[in-house]
Amino acid sequence: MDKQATDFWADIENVLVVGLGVTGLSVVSFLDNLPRELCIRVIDTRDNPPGKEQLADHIQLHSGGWQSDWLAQADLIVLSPGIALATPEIQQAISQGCRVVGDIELFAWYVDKPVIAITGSNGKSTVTDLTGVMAKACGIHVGVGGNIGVPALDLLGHDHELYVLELSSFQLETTNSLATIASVFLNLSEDHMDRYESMEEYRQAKLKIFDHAQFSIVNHADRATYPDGVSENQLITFGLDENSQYGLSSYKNEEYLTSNGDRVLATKDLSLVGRHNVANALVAIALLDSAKIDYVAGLEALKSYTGLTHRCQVVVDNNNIKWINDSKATNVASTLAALSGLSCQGKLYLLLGGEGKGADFTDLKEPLSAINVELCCFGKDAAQFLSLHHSAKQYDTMHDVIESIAPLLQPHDMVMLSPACASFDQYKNFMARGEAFTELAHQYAD
Ligand code: T26
Repeated sequence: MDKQATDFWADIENVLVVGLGVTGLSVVSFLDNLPRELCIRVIDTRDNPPGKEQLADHIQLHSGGWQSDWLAQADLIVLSPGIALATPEIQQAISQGCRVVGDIELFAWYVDKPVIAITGSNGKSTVTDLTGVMAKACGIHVGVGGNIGVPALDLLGHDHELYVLELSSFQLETTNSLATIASVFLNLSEDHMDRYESMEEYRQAKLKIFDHAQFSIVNHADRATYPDGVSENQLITFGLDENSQYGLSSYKNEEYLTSNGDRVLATKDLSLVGRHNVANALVAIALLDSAKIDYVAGLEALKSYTGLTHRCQVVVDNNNIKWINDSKATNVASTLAALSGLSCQGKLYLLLGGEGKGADFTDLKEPLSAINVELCCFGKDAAQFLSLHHSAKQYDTMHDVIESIAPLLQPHDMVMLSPACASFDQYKNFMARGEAFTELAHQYAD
C-alpha cells in the first residue's frame, strides 16, 4: 500500500501537524503508524487544544501560539481545516519550500478503494449519511466520515469496500490528489465569509471536488455548482424537475423520483420532510448509481430514513407543543430550508443567534414576515437579528430564551432552534448546542 504513496514522501522527514482536535489526532496517529522515520510535531494556537490528553507522550506539542523554529524546520505541514491557508505563518513556510496538505490529501495518498465525495453549502451531512446508510443496506462494507463523524484517516485499515466522505471547502483547499468515482457539489449559498474574500473564492474551493472525479454531479437549479470550462455532457445533473438526469416526473397524479427517466420511488414514500430532502434523496441515488452500485436494495433504507440528529429533529412533543432541534443550521440558507419545510398552526418561537461569520441575514426577513413568529435572538451576534422582525427580542443565552418563553407556550406552538450561525461563541460545536437545547426542552416542556 505504501509503495504507491512513496513518491509523495520524497525528501520529507520533518512533519508538522497544525491544529489538534479529533482530526489532528487522526493525522498524528496515522503518521506515527507509517513504516517511516518521521519527526512528528504538533502546533495548536489555542491555549488548551481539544484532544491534548489523548496525544501520545512521545509527540511534542506546542500550544497557545506559533513556534517559528518548528515551522522553519518542517518539510511538510498537515494543516487543520480550522486554520486558513492564507495565515501568514503558513504562507511563510510555503515560501520557504515547505509543502502544505490537509488530512484528506494524506487519505488520498493511501486510499485504494472507490471514494464518493460530497460538498455544498447545505445538505452534505444528510447526503453523506444517507448514501452510507443505503450502501450498507446494499451489503457493502462502507466507511463514512470526513467532515462528519469519523476523520477520513481513521477510516483506513478497516477493510472498507467503499468510502463516502463529506468534505468542507476548507478541507478541499488543502486537497489536490483525491480521485473519486463520483463527486457532488450540492449547492452554493453564503457561508464562511469570515474566511473567504468572496463567494467566488469559496466556490472555487468547493469545485476542487471535481478535479479527479470520474463522475461529476451538479445541481441543475444552481449553476454555481457547475465546474468552469467543462462541457455539460460530461456532467450528471440532479434537480426537482423533469430535465435533470436524476429528477422528478409525474405519473397517474403521483410524483416520482427518476433516474434517467425511469421511475425509482414515489416522493410520498420518503419519510424525509421538505423539498430540499427530495433533492438530497435524488443525489444519494445518483451517487450510488455512478459508483455502479445496484441501489435498489437500498431503497427500503431510503424510504425509512428520517434524517440526522440536530437536523430539524423533533426532540419533545408534549401537550401539542413541539420542540425542534435544528442546531445544524449554521447558515442562512439552512434556516430558510427549515422554515420552508415547517407547518406551524400556533406561534413559532424561533431561536436565532451565535456567531454570524459576517453573513447577510436579510434573506430571512421575507419568510419571517409571512408567519406567526416570535424571534428570540441570543449569543454574540444577537443584535444583528433584531431588525429582521418586529417581534425580535434579545437575550444573552439560549437558557435565558427558554426560561422566558416557556410560561407563554400554548398548544400548537413550536419552539425551534435553527440559529443560522456557528456556535463557537458559546458552545464547543453545533452538536453541543443541540444537546443543550434538547436538555432545556425536556426540562421546560411540562
Ligand atoms: O459547529 C458549529 O457551531 C459551527 C460549525 C460552521 O459554521 O460550519 N464550523 C466551521 O466553520 C469549521 C469547523 C471550520 C472546523 C473548520 C474547522 C476545527 C475543526 N472544525 C475547529 C477549530 C479545527 C481547528 C480549530 C481551531 C484551531 S486549530 C489551531 S492551530 N488553532 C485554532 C462551523 O484555533
